[in-house]
Amino acid sequence: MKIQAERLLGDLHRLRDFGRTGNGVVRPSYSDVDMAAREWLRQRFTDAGLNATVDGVGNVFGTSPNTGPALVLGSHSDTQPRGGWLDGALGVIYALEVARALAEDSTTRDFAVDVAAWVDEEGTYTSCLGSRSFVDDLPGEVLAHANDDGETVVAALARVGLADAGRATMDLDRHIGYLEAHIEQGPYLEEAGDLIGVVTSIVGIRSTQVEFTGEQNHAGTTPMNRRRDAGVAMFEFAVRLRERFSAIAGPTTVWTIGQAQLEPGAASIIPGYAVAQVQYRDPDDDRLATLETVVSEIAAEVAAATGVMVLATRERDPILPCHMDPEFRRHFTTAAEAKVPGMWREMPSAAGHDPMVISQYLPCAMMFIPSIGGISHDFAEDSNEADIVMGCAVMADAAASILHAARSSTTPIAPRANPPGHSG
Ligand code: HGY
Ligand code: MN
Ligand code: MN
Repeated sequence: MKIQAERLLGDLHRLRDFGRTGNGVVRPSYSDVDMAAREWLRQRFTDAGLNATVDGVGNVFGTSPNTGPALVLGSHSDTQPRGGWLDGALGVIYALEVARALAEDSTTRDFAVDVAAWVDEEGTYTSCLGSRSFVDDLPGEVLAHANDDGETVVAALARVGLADAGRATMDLDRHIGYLEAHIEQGPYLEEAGDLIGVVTSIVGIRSTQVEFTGEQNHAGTTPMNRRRDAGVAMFEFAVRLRERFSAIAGPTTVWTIGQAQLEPGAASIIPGYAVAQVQYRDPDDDRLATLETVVSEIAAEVAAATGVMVLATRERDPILPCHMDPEFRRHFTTAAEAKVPGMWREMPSAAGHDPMVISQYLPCAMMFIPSIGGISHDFAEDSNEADIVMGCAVMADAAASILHAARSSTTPIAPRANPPGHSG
């Protein structure tokens, strides 16, 4: 396949402009810059010959005029609160460029590539919102989830004028799979000198909210033995968490307390309340279940040790580990070997991505390009332009190869399950 490097890079840099902040991007879901970016993407998808809409949850979805079998290619176009310019954006513009490249080649111009820019993979309101809508697995209560300002998804959709728009949903009679390219967001490809990562599986993720309720009081006059300091309890919890998790962690277990708050948050007031979000990830769901139990055990221990009330509750439904489709992976490894012989590897993803949702219903595959310094979820996130271009060329070859095989095979690729809202 022949991709156009200048067009690819030009669109990536244009998308970066929406919310650009220094080297990074601030483009949270449903913000003005996010909606402006979605309208620009809708126009670019239309220019590429796709029938494009911004749908009822904010996904930008471009449907090829060609009949199926069709692949959906895409990623998310929203960012973390202080995000990098490539996290999500790379996969969206790759998908657009692959759709254009296949349409411009006489051997693939009849192939069907639908293109998606999902909303809220990053969880400003609730993670993987867009892909959950696409597979029709978005219970009403999820729309009541709110951002840090307290605005619910329902209110945001009304504010941006999408409340009554139809939603783009998966069509099991058309869609045979979903492909997503992404930056690695870690150090392994760069350190090994590899240029392509073909993803084998995506970790499971669990999050626990831990609340500490003590007694607010004067930081000077309250005798130490009469204090119920919520801050002391939270910090004690954090130390014990590190000790206990380190003892049972697997080779790729990771965890962090990425959000924590003391209230009322004044230097001369003993905090009466504190709250921490503990997030932990592992490819093994049984180990995640054990870690979740340990969080509750530590909560009880800290309560007994400090006299502070400690409550551990699930912050969201567990995200199960998921596996990428072996057949699709073979198309990616073949395309990578052809383009960058010996400079690719198969690897798990320690970051979450929309295939965590979609792979429950459709075969999925993901590929990575190297992240400079392994940095992501930071303004410093970046990749070499040559790697960006090479990655897109590999994705175009893999997508063409999968569609070629699907069109010539007699056995249809079976969907994974009958998703809610779809008849069997
Ligand atoms: O957090 C994640 O793994 C993803 O980048 N949202
Ligand atoms: Mn991210
Ligand atoms: Mn991402």
